[in-house]
Amino acid sequence: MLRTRSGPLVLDRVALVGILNATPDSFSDGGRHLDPGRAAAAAAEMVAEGAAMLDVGAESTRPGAPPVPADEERRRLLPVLRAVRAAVRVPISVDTSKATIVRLALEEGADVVNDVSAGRFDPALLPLCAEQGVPVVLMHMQGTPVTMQLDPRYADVVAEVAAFLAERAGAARAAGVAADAIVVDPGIGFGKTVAHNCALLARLDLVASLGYPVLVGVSRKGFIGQLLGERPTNERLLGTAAAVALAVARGARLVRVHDVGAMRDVARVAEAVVGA
Ligand code: HH2
Repeated sequence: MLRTRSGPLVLDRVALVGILNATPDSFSDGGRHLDPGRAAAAAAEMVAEGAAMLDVGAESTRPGAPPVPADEERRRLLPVLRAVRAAVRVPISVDTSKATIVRLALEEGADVVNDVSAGRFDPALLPLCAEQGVPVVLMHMQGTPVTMQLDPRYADVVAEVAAFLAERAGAARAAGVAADAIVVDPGIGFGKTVAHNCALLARLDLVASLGYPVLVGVSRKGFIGQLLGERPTNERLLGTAAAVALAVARGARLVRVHDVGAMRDVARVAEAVVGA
């Protein structure tokens, strides 16, 4: 269970985390949720379909995406966050690597911090999570969004990602974050080839063995398109379903997805089989 300001996020069952990108350029839903009214409607729909948490972000981290200045990130994020907060009661995570944005987002009612840099890009982020008593998602990435897909290399991707996450969880605890407020994420697609992503899903149990809840984000990602012969993002639903089911089978407790209703069915069946 994760304790949040909007109440507990129970992880006895797999939690569906609905994606809301307040960005003009996200690879899948870019431009659709920049308008606060439309974002709030999409948020309410995802909760009705079974989302236990929503992840709201205003900086695209797709391969090659340039960093967004804090002013621009704030300008996009805060109106959307305000509207979404008014529309739903489930916990909301804010997808950012900047402590200044975290502080403003928490004032607007965000509950959880989702940092794709695991506290490396802004040294003030983990101490702020500790001070505010909010859970944090620590994700693995090799390089930065600009460089990560140029030539990703590992000797043993699963062992290296697990060691990185153990080190970052240690850094979070050293900054004062409670052990039960940490979630780890192998960062599917962040500085990884198709083979790296598949290895991480196949051996996700090693990441789960760190003892923290594991979040996995595979939804409509490029490796699914590549495995299916350059399939466009809007035709990756069944590929996403396969990846979600296998992630759940190997220990994922939170899955970050665009298609909440469809992936709820996938997660419910996968977890029933795992529990049998
Ligand atoms: N993936 C994306 C963004 N944030 N956060 C976590 N914890 N894990 C992920 O796998 C993850 C993430 C990328 O997907 P998306 O938000 O759909 O696109 P974009 O980065 O272009 O906004």
